[in-house]
Amino acid sequence: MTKPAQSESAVFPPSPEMTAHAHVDAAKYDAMYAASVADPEAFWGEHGKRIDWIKPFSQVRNVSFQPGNINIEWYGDGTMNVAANCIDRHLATRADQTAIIFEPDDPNEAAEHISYAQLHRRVCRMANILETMGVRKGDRVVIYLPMIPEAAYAMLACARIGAIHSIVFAGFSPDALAARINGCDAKVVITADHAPRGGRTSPLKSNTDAALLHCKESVKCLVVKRTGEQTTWIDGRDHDYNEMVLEANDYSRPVEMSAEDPLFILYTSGSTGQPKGVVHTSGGYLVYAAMTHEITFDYHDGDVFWCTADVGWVTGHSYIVYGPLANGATTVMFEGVPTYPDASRFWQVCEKHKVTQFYTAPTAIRALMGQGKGFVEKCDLSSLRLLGTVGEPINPEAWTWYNDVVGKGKCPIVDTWWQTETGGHLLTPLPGAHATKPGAAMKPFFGVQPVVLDPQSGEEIHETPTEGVLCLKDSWPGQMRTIWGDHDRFEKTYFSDYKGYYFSGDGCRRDSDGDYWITGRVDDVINVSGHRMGTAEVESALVAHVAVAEAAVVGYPHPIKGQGIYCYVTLMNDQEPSEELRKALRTWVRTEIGPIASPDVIQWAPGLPKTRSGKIMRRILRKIAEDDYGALGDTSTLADPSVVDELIANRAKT
Ligand code: 6R9
Repeated sequence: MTKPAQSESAVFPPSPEMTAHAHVDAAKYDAMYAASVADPEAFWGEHGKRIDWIKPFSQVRNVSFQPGNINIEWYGDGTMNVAANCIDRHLATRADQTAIIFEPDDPNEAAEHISYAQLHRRVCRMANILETMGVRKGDRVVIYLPMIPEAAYAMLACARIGAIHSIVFAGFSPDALAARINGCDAKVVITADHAPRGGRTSPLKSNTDAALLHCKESVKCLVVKRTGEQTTWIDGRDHDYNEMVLEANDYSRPVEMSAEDPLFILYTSGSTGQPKGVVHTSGGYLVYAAMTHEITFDYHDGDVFWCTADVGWVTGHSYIVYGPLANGATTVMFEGVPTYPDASRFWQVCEKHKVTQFYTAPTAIRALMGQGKGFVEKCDLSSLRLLGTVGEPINPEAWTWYNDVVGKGKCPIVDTWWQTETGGHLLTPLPGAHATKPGAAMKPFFGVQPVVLDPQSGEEIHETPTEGVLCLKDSWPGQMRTIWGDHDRFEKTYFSDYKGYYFSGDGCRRDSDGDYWITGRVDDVINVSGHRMGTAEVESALVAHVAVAEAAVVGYPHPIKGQGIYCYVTLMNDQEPSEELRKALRTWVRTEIGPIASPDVIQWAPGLPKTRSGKIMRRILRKIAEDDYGALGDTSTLADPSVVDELIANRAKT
């Protein structure tokens, strides 16, 4: 039974086939969820056994959300190795099974099937290369690679020897890369000559060269050959992976790690200018990534799972590499983009590799929807059993297109809400247990206790339906542990606005059935094509330009990207606004941060609306960018209310 998706009352119950096949049906969900919150120790003690431990844990959790004493530990006295869990333990039963299917950017280049046995050898070799370069347990390694198998080898090689990786998305600029290398004091950066994407290539090695000019001289560089195009070379600093791999030993012993030893750092945007180094540790993260991968996506042996994210984002960490491989799954790694060579690429890859679960972002769905359904219909998508989305709220129109055109009304859509900080899914429907609603993230995963707080009083709202800020009442094993080098900032960012809770930064609504709908960020973070961006980061890039005196950046609704970047720029007195300068500022931001931060709109603002104490009133700027002047609210506290009229009169077209 399907009801029209346009109304919020549209409800799509799970199909009987899905319910019969799934790991978890409605009755099992209810029982397991109740158990998970009634006795988290017992529940997670049991599920902690889904990975192999060298020394089994005796303590399940040690958690405090109390201000002044924020502490999160899971399986703290257990020891294990993440790479051994993702590879070695599968060798007895799955040595010849494909672990990774690599689909290159160019569809004419052959796809590669990497078995678990091959993965083992390649990861061991990479681990030995890193050791030769001086990397030891606890050292940091920055990975700046395209979506090629070597990115997964590098992650797992670090995990094998106990090094902490920090992946920097290959779309980031040299400056952003340098900040991340310095931020964690990395010993080695792993890059490639060039990164092919969408038929073009970007010069990763020369970006790395530029970044390393701002880093300690001791930082070494390991270069993977991808396109074979020439790059500059500094002897002693640069190391040739393709040469070293020929000599490298095929075996490396996995290092015994404590469950709470860091596995990776991943920088993400917050509401202040400086991105935060989110720290995830080993045991709890892996348990949680593996369990959510298996249950949310209803993964079974023989399935082919494809998450289209980049490994530079947390989604790629948890659902291309760690979750699937911990489960002995077959995971697809795609180097390209959805629209190259044309808008049927995703669907051709699904057909070619007989993908069973497909997981992507709403922005990609909206872009492909705009190209028409012909691109989908020419492909055989009969292998698909489940669809997923992540990264931003999905509008009902895109949801309906995904459901009808891609899923043919037969594939449940799991709309998974989570964050870099959460390690894995927190809210999502489970395909065999729950109905879905277009645009709703629906239900908490096991052990997850969402609460809706009144943003003013900070009190929990128990009534339903309701709306407020989304917090979590208790920990789950995949939760981030700290911000690299700044535990105070960790406490301040996530645990101080609402005492005793983890504050997600998102707003949400709970409907009359008790289901959750994410309404978007309540802080100064915007979501552009599913990428998180702090408006403050774009502002500080803009004001770093000589022509700019002041800048304020807000998001506005964008039909494909979800949100676009709207910049109000006040120029220095001696500067004249011009199209040329607008272009120069755009290029400037792209170089300072990366193409994903490219401003969509730059409006010249001779003045910005400020309170008498000098605070920019972003609420007003957001309304102008949204073209919604009716709701400007009270402007009487502004130092100079006339700037608002001027900004409205000169509002840029969006
Ligand atoms: C996994 C990931 C996190 C922010 C999050 C929220 C938004 C993610 C969503 C969603 C609505 C969903 N978000 N999933 N909003 N529905 N299913 O995206 O991590 O890059 O850290 O972004 O993305 O605003 O707070 P990250």
